[in-house]
Amino acid sequence: MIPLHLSPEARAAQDAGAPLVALESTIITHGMPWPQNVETARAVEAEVRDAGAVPATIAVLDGRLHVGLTDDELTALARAEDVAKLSRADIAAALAAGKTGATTVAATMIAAHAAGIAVFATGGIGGVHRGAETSFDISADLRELAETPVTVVAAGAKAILDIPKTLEVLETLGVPVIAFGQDDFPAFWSRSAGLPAPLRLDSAAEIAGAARMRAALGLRGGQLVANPIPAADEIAADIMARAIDTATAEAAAQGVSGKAVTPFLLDRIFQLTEGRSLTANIALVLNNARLAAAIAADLAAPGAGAEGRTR
Ligand code: PSU
Ligand code: MN
Repeated sequence: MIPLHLSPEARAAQDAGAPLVALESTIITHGMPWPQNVETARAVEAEVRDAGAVPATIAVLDGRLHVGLTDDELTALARAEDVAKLSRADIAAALAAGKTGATTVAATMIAAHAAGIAVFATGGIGGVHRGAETSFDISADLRELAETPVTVVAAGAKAILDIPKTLEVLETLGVPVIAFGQDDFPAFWSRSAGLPAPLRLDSAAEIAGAARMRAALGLRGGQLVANPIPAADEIAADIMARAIDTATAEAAAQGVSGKAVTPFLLDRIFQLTEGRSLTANIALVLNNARLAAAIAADLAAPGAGAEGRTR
């Protein structure tokens, strides 16, 4: 038995067949500083509700897999220090031992699927790190997208990653990478990574339709929807490049490895850009929450909404 614990709101949505959107918790504990982390988590949940779906933030609390958190649970998690970061490799051990931890994209996909949730919104996914040819640092998020049938809405991949290699690995794994409303693959803080995305779709209904068709074909795995940051919130790639280069060099010099790499880089980039990176990060997560809600609505009631077009 999976020690699943649905929040009352998530349980009611599930019983009514209402659309649900999963949200991850590593972005809260390891991706943003306090108190912006909890403020953003609340704002993202509100955005999902405004767009007509029900949010379910996912985390492991005292050995239970929580799908939907109360505000007290969310606040405690956001405040806590040294929270474990749980991915595919460690979520089962943490649950079995009664521990607490935040879920990455990979672990959140596993939990969402276990709870029957097909759509998940976040900021950025993990991927192939720069220098992976020597470090072998490739996020378990990529394999998860190939295994678990959840549509993940992100703003592309951060330039802390090697974006061309990340796209190559996703292609090898047979993961659909869908740019929303444009041809280019977006690069988190900027709307274009300067290279085309493998697929382009222009409405939430089409993205939901593609997910349904994958299921009909019996194809395992999910979809990655790459939703560009709103133009008003974009930071030009060359402005970010210096902070990323500095942070990456520091990580190498300090021998940061394994699951510490991504949080280390995110924190240093926040400091080096004096918080500018965070403002953009918050805007793009909200934008992704809206699109994910529209996709979930279409999956719950195909063709019902004109909300499919979010802009
Ligand atoms: N990228 C971001 N923000 C994040 C993360 C990645 O721009 O918060 C988090 C996500 O939870 C993601 C995880 O699943 O880091 C990837 O970690 P790793 O590279 O160790 O797999
Ligand atoms: Mn890694």
